[in-house]
Amino acid sequence: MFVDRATIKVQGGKGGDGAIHFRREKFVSHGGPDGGKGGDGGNVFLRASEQKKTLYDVSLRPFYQASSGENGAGKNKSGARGEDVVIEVPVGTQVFDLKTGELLADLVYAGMEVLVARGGKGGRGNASFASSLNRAPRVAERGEEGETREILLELKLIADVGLTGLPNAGKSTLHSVVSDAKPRIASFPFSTLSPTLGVVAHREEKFVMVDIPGIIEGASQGAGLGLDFLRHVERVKLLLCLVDLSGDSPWDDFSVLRREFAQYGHALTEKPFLVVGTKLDVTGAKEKWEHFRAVMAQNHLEGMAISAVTGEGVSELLDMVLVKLRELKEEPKIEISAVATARKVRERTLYRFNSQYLLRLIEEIGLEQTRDETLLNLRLRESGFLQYFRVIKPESEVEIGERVFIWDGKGLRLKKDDESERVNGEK
Ligand SMILES: Nc1nc2c(ncn2[C@@H]2O[C@H](COP(=O)(O)OP(=O)(O)OP(=O)(O)O)[C@@H](O)[C@H]2O)c(=O)[nH]1
Ligand SMILES: [Mg+2]
Repeated sequence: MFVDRATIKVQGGKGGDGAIHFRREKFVSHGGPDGGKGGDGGNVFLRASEQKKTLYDVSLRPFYQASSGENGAGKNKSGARGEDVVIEVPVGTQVFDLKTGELLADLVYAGMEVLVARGGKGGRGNASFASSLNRAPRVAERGEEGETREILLELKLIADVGLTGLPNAGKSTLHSVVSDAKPRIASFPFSTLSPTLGVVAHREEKFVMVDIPGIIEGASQGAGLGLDFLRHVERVKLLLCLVDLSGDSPWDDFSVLRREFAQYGHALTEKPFLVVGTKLDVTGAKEKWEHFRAVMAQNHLEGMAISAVTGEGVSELLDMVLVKLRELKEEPKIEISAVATARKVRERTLYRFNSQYLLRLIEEIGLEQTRDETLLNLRLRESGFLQYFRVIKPESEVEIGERVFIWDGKGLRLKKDDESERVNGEK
């Protein structure tokens, strides 16, 4: 079952209590305090995983809690840390704070993790409270409660190209012909009920394509399957608007589609698109395309006609898509509205990246000198990897292997030792 929205509650584990304990040894009558520290509570992370296609199983469980830290003990023994909980979600999952509506994170890359509920800090044991005035303190701290949060998860698939059109336009057929996806194809409307990703390999290049359910007139008012699925083409670079050339009036169909896009909003009408006339093999389709093309020219629209059945025009369409994608590859100029400059931040969002590529890159560069940071960022930009960081709020911490960086909105820099320790945040 495809579920692209889920609300869950997450809670970090409670910190272990500090111990009150005194040394007891033979021949020592009044041993000093040796109560150890409680372990920190476990954290709750979300991790983007390619294996996950839907939020269905996440949505089945309303509450996720990491385990508590162990209490401290005598002989200055610290309690063990609570274990983390890692919830796997599909790549493209956005995380919102349910209460405030704030976008907390956007997991755009497989292996990207974000901390959503911090475990409570373990309490100090009485050994830490000993002083010259009080050599036998009978106090210890309790462990803090873990952070609790209600979060809304919303999946917005990530693909380069999105297939849109009215039901039966031939979206899934095209998808099945050009990509590795095996979608359901049928002669009745709404044969596709959920978005499907597929990888297209063409002329030594690859891109990701997403097929979504058909859209009908009035979808914005809830007709058919509604417009909810358009969320999954919000992030594509290029839309393909498929129009059935075997239909009575392809131009009307196209207009319906564009109108529904406008109703949906989210700047969908501003997204680059190509018009694709489909079913060119059907009798009369060629004439309709001639007419359609004339109207397109008046409206300065670009497009192609194809037959997914005979293959006519398909390769040329993919060529056209590649050209477009290359044009669009130019890095979007992102204005960082407010790069946080404060060096002391009460609480930073913590991300972790499980990426062999990044680990290798860091190892290779070494990061011994300041200029290595510049090199790292240069390499990230060249490889296109930097785009995955662009969704991260400036001043967040990014952990890659053993290294901790600060994402400053433009690049990564190593976190310095004197930068504020993470403090347990809002309760
Ligand atoms: N003759 C011909 N028929 C086609 C072509 N492409 C698709 N069809 C037929 O059109 C019908 C609809 O195809 P689909 O690919 O399922 O259409 P869709 O746009 O995915 O439809 P929904 O998922 O319901 O929105 C099927 O019966 C296909 O066999 C084509 O190039 N030529
Ligand atoms: Mg379909």
